[in-house]
Amino acid sequence: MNIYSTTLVASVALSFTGTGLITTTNAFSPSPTIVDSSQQCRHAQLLATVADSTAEELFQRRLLKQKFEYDAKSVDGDSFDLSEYVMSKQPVLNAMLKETVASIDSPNTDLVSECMEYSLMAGGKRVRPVLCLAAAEMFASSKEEAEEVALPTAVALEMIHTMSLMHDDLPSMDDDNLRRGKPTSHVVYGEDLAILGGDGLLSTSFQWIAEKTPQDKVDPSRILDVIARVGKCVGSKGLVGGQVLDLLCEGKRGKRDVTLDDLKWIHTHKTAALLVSAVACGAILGGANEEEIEACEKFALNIGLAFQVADDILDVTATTEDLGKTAAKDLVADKTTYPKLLGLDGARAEALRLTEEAKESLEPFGERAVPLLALADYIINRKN
Ligand code: GRG
Repeated sequence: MNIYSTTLVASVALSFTGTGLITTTNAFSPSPTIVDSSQQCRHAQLLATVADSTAEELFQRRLLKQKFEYDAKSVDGDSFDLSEYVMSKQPVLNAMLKETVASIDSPNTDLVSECMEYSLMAGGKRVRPVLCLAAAEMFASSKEEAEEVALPTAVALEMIHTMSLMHDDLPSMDDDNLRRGKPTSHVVYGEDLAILGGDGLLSTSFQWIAEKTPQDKVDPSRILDVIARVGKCVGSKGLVGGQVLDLLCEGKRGKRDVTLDDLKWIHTHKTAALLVSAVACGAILGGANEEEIEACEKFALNIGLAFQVADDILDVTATTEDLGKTAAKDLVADKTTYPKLLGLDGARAEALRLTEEAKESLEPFGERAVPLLALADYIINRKN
């Protein structure tokens, strides 16, 4: 990070801490360099970069652990420790995420690289990549193998998710200045960089799946299937389509009534599509057959919708500090949400119904499905 942008980021962040919106101190220190050793195995190589973690990253990891420990308490009474499970995935995920945005042609690519890293490492919960890895584990021969085959896709999904947040926060879209507890990308880097940084993340995500999925472990036809599915879930039959209908339903091109069917269509595409991709692609990479992939898709569509119902509920029940983004935004904008159409209790009941239906789809997988089942419970019990 150069001196100009360090000062810029620090001053923007300071102006936010001044308003009490940000409770974290931030050490916007330089990115660690990626260990370059052809001798080390890939996993050890990735983990070695963790030793280089900045104070900010260590802080984020502690925060995430607390978040999962707290929220996972309300999940079943069984012995599976979701917090430990999620935390065990963080080092390798974060190391590869950083690798995806390393500046490749310094100094020319430094700024865009920094902009991408800023949002990527700002403290997301990593729900999509963890779902992807957990789905791969259900079918692969071991946890290690699941990680090896699914990590590039898991990382790609987080990159796509992050870029969708960067674009969603732009003034022409949802117009928000706070995300993951920090000033949004366009506030720090300007709209031009927020758009281009998002574009960079999106395109690199496909490159990553194609280049980094080990072809000696996964049949190339499966890798192609994954790329096609991820492409579909991003386009007009996915995030883009969902976002456009969302904007239309907000009345940006004329007032219109929004029905429960509209809301379901928006969230099936805007939110659930990426979760469906995460679980289905993890299953494909782990070696699942058609029937198993379909069961995974059914599970993920329901938890994807439940995720959005929970998000709508949190908009009215949680604080800005807990959410890391502006609370009550939908309420103030009088946006059509699940609580608005169903009432708060009705929305809670719907989230529970969707989660129960999701869990039924995984019954054939028995014990192997435990991490995904715990994630399903977490999704509707989370506080952020
Ligand atoms: C993908 C090409 C392309 C464009 C993006 C802007 C847009 C089109 C779509 C908007 C998608 C969007 C912002 C959906 C909301 C999904 C959602 C509920 C996000 C919150 O996810 P969390 O809680 O966030 O997992 P963290 O920060 O924890 O990762």
